[in-house]
Amino acid sequence: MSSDFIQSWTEGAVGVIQLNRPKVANALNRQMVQEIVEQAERYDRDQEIRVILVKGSERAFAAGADIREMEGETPIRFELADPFADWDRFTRIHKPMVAAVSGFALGGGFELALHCDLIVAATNARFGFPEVSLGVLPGAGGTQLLTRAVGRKKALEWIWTGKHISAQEALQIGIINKIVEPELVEEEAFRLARTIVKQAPIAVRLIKEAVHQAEDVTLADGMMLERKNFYLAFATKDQKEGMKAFLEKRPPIFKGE
Ligand code: CO8
Repeated sequence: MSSDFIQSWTEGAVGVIQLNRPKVANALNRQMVQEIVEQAERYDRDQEIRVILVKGSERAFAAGADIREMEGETPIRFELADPFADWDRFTRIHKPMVAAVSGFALGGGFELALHCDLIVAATNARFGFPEVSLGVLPGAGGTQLLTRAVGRKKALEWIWTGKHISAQEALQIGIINKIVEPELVEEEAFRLARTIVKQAPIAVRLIKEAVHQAEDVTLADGMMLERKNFYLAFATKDQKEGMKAFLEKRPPIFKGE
C-alpha cells in the first residue's frame, strides 16, 4: 500500500513502513507522521503481523520535522492543532517496532527511531538533535527519551551542541542495537524482526509492556506488573505449547493464542 509519504507492505509476519519523501531527506510533515502512526496502528491490530519494521532510504531515515511547515507556527496554532498527539500514539503500539536507520536520523527523525524498540543502524547513520541551531528544542519526546536512554550528561551535551553522533558512538552508549554496512541494514533489521516473529506473540507483548513500565514506575510497582504479566502468560496456549515442546525436545509452534 502507498500513501502520499509512506509505502507499506508485509513480508511474512513483518509489517514494513518505508518513509518516502526523498526530495527533502524524509523530513516529516504532519500528514506523514499521521500516515506512519496510522499504519503502525493498523499493523498493531492485524493478527497476521507480529513485528513492525520502520525504514527510510539509504541517504536518510528522516531529517527531522519539516522546517518549512513549522517555520511560521504560533503557540496557539500548535495548541489547537495538537500535532504531538499523533506522536503520543507511538507509545501505545503493543507490537515490537524495529527501526532500520541509514543516513540521517535528526530531530524528529531521531525521535521516531527512539520511539522504536530496537534500532539497527548502518555505518553511515548519523543521529542528532539540531533543534538548538534552529532556536528551538526537541518536541516529540527527544529530551525525555534520550535522557532516559543515555543519562542527563550526554543528553544535555548532544541536545545543547546539536552535534551529529556516529553509529559507533550510538552503539557504545547503548541507544542502538547493531551496526552493519549500509547495504545490509535492511536485511539485518529483518533478521532481527524474524527472530522475534518466532517467539510467542503474547509473551512478546507482555514483555514490551513490562520493560517500558520499568522507566516510569517504582521498582516495587514494576515488579508487581511483571508478576501479573507472568501469571497472565499462563493463560495462553503458547505457554502450554512452549513448555510441552521443551519437554518433548522439539521446537515450539506458537500461534499467538
Ligand atoms: N525540513 C524541511 N526540509 C528539509 C529538512 C527538514 N528538516 N531537512 C532537509 N530538507 C531539505 C533541504 O531544504 C533540501 O531541500 P532543497 O533541495 O529544496 O534545497 C533537501 O532537503 C536536501 O537537503 P540538503 O541540501 O540540506 O542536503 P545535505 O545532504 O546537504 O544535508 C541534512 C542533509 C544534514 C539532513 C540537512 O538537510 C539538515 O541539516 N537538515 C535539517 C535537519 C534538522 O534541523 N532537523 C531538525 C528539524 S526540527 C525537529 O525535528 C523538531 C521535532 C519536533 C516534532 C515536530 C512535529 C510538529
